[in-house]
Amino acid sequence: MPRTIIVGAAQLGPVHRSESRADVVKRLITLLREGKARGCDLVVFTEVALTAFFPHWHMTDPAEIDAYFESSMPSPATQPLFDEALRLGVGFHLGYAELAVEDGQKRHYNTAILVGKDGRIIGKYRKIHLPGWDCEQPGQPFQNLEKYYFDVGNLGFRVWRAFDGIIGLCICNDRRWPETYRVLALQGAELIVLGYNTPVHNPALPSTDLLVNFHNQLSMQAGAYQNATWVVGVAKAGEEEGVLQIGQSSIIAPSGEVVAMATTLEDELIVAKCDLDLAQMYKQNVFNFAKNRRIEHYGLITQQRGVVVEG
Ligand code: CDV
Repeated sequence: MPRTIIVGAAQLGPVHRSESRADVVKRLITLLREGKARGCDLVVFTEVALTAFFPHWHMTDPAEIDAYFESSMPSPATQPLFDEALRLGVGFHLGYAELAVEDGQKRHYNTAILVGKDGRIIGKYRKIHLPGWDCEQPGQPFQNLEKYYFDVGNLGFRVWRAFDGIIGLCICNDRRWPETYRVLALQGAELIVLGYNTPVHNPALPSTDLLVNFHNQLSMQAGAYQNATWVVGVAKAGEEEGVLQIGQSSIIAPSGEVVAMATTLEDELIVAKCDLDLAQMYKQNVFNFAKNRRIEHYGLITQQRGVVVEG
C-alpha cells in the first residue's frame, strides 16, 4: 500500500498589530476548510501565526510582551481551530509564541506543534536557532529581536510517527542549518514541516537582499534532497507593520524538486500529494546513511590536512 499524505501549505498574508487572535484564527479556519475541500490530511500554518511578528520591534513592558504569548495550548482563542480540525478530520501544524513556567521561572519560546486528525497535540518543538539580536539596534529600519524575546528551545530536534509516516518539526532560521535536517533525518524523518517569517531586507547584511528568495529555496531544497525527506516550508508573507516578508511557500520532494509553490504574498493554500515511499527510495539508495556515511573518516581527513577547528 503506498503511503501518501496530502499536505496543504497554508501561507498567511500579513497579520497586523491591531488584528485580534480571534480574527486570525478565522483566517486559519478558512484555510483549513479549503484544505479539507482539497483532500488534505495535514495543513501546515506558519511561524508565530497568531500575531504580527513582534520581534520586528522593541518592547520593554513585560505585560505588553507577554500579551503576544500563549500560556496554554489550545488557548481560548485557538480552541475553535482545534474544534474545527477535529470536526473536519484534518491535522495541522501551528507556530506560536509560547509562555511556559519551568522550575518556577517564566520562559518564552518560539514554538510549533503538530496536531492529529483527532485534534490532539502529537508533538511540540521549540526553536533552537534564534536569529537576530538580544538588545535593541538603534538606527535600523526594523528590529530582529528573537534573541531578546525568546529562550533557546530545550526540546531538541525530534520526529513523531504520525499520518502514516515519520514527521519532524523545525522553525524558520533552523531551515538554513544542515544539522537541523540531518538530526531529523538520522531519526528517520520522511516529512519536515516548518513556518517562516523572512524579511526581504536584511538590515545587517543588505548586500544579500537580492538573494533572499534564492537562499530560502536553496536551503530547503538541499535539506530535502541531502536527507531524503519531503520539506514543507510555509511563509507569513507580505508587508506587515512596515516589514516586507517573502512568500514562496513551498512543498519540496525528496528529489529536491519543488512540487508546489505559492505565487502571492497573501493567504494562499498550496497542496501536494506527498509519497512518503519516495523518501524511502532515496534513504535506501544514495542516502542510505548506515551503508554510505563514513563518519569515522571525516575527522581523519581533517587531521591529515592539518586543519584545526577550535570552539
Ligand atoms: N524568523 C526567522 O527566523 N527569520 C530569519 C530571518 C531574520 C533571517 C530567517 O532565517 O528567515
